[in-house]
Amino acid sequence: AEAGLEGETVGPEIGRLLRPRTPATHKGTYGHLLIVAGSIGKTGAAILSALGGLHSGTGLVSLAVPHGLNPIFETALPEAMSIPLPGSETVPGYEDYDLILEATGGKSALVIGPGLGTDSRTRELVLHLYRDVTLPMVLDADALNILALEPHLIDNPPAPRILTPHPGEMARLTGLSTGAIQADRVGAATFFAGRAGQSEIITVLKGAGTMIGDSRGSWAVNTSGNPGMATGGMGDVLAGLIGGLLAQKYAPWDAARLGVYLHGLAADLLQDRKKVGFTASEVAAMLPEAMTELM
Ligand code: NPW
Ligand code: AMP
Ligand code: MG
Repeated sequence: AEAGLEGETVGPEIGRLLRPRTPATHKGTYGHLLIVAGSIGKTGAAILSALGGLHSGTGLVSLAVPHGLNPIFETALPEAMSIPLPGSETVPGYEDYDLILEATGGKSALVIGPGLGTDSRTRELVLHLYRDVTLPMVLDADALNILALEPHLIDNPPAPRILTPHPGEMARLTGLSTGAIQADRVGAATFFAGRAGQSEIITVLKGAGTMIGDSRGSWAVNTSGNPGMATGGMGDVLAGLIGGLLAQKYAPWDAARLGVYLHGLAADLLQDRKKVGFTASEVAAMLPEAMTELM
């Protein structure tokens, strides 16, 4: 990280980035998000990231999922399309690489990782997509755990990459302890600075006061959100939301800051009435009200 770069605070003024819709537009105007997520026992993570994408305002969302799990997604998500992957019944793997690469055609962003698992074939799939796909990409959860096994492959991606680790995932990515990550969150958020080459690598280090760091060592700290968010699936919604903003052609640095702020604001709006016990699905459903509040 370049020493001395100033941090910024992300507050409600980030709403200036939100682009109001104009009348003569259609779903094609707002991009098409592709999500590769979910495996048996963790289909919820894929559904939650799709909900984050759908409530971001993006035009279309497609989910690439193992064929044996496809009926779950067809039933749970009427607004999303799905691409049943033939490789394995229950887990996406490298057998599905060609089909997924083909499916990136006509898409504007890719989210990969929530609920994916870390099978050896899944590892191969994730690493190849990271190296090859020329769309902006959000990597979360198991995609990060997989990158952590081959950290040198993180450098010089062919297009922007937004990594969204929680402190435990960041510890795996860096080889540091969770305690060390928490003790220097600015250092952790700027850990990949200088390693992106022509593209951009943005780190979203989650947790109270989410830190966003970029390729040049700039960083920002988020001011929205609350401990009611400390419950399963919240991060999966965030990955889909940031992906949906990328799909709408927000610049990666803007998509990351706007996504993190809106996600926390949606939870803050819920917390006004429910101190605790609200769910990740409810946060996803509250995103339009969060956007309305900022516009
Ligand atoms: P601890 O517990 O304090 O020692 P994992 P996961 C640490 C999917 N999901 N501050 C924590 O530390 C995901 O998408 C599926 C400090 C612990 O060591 C993934 O694919 C759901 N520490 C998969 O499950 C809903 C923090 O990280 C470790 C921290 C596994 O993801 C749930 C735990 O992380 C889930 O999203 C913080 N703020 N946050 C579904 N319905 O299908 C985390 N840690 O081992 O990476 O497990 O995050 O649950
Ligand atoms: P994950 O662990 O991947 O499900 O991500 C958890 C999400 O909830 C991240 O966006 C965190 O920033 C957020 N979160 C968890 N705990 C807190 C907290 N105490 N305060 C604010 N945000 C939190
Ligand atoms: Mg997570």
